[in-house]
Amino acid sequence: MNTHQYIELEHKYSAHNYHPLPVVLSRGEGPYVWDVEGKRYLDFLSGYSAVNQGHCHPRLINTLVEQAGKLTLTSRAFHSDKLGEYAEFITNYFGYDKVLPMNTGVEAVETAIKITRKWGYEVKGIPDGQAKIVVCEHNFHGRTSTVVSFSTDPTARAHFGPYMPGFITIPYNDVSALEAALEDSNVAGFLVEPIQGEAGVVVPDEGYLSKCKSLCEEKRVLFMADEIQTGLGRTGKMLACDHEGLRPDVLILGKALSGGLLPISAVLTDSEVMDCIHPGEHGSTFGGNPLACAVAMEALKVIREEKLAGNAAELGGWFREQLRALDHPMISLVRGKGLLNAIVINDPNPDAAWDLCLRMKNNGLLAKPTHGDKIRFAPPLVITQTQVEDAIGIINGSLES
Ligand code: IF1
Repeated sequence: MNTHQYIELEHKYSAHNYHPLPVVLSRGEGPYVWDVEGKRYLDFLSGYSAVNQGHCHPRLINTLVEQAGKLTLTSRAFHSDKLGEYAEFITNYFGYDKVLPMNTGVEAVETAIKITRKWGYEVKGIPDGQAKIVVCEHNFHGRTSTVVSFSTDPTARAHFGPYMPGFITIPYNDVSALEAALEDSNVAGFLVEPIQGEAGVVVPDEGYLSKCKSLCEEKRVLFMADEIQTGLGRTGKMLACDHEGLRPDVLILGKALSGGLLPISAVLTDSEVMDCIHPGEHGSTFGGNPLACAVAMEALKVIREEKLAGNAAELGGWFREQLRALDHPMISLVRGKGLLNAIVINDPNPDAAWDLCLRMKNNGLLAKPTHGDKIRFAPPLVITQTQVEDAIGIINGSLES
């Protein structure tokens, strides 16, 4: 079959819940993917930041295959030889007392919401059923009914009601708005993305996160960092919160925790919070499965040993510099941190960003618009300077065309 036939088949039998670029991929290696016609592309989306380690990293594939031949799932009804080892490894890696292992990113966000509420009732003393969690406008934390309840994006939220109560929405990057919201003594947590990915890579002012953390400490509110997309080296530090030396009370990870091999997510907190959860009060069939534990340990080792955060910091800065140097009239803004970047397209044609992505695809680079006029550029963190130079050439050539 050719590209068109694959797309037809998918369209016929699969829900139309996405509008993908017209390319059908069949192979990935490092920063590259190949389509079914054998054409090679630089992947500048990285599975939405899930393949920071590069596609099909050999160390991760080997770990997956080896563990898959031994034991993949026990459920938590029994212990496995991997969960304790993994829990010790990841809690030491990030400096927390405990981890609650889940699968998808949104499951980790839901888990963080549940344990923050429970902490609110049982430790902070909020009246039962009254806990509130503060969130930001233009947030993206996943697609479950509870999480879209506090989305401000009509596309993600409309006609999925009735909505979950207990969330207060404030403007992003506005410390005084948080200060006002925290006057409510029933607030248990503040859930925030250190950089707003889906909103088009919106980087808050220097110091914003630290000031929010201080306000949360003053009011005994848990600072919950959703680092599912910004974590694991993507922004040039292991965690985006590290840019401000900030330690979240609740750390939420996903995506690249598995290097893109399978869904693995996690919530890390200290014992005061995590010990609010008792046997039978939360769980998941695949959460903490031995296959995921083995892969996640190796994925974290690869990030550290291959110095992917440092590479992202160095090449990300250079990438933004080169994009700005193009000084192209169609690019009204270049923003980002590390290798999480985006350009804002300045063109009267509402399809300009999409058209540019089609041209970049034809020239060998895959990226996709987010919210109309922004294009996110987020390659695997294993990318080299030469490959970034190639990417700049493709972007410039596509703009010129
Ligand atoms: C889609 C992008 C969106 C996330 C943050 C939680 C989750 C995500 C900060 C949920 C997931 C993915 C989901 C995908 C598009 C993509 C995305 F910014 F990464 F591009 F939508 F914002 N927190 N982000 O970014 O994790 O349950 O998906 O594992 O749903 O369209 P998940």
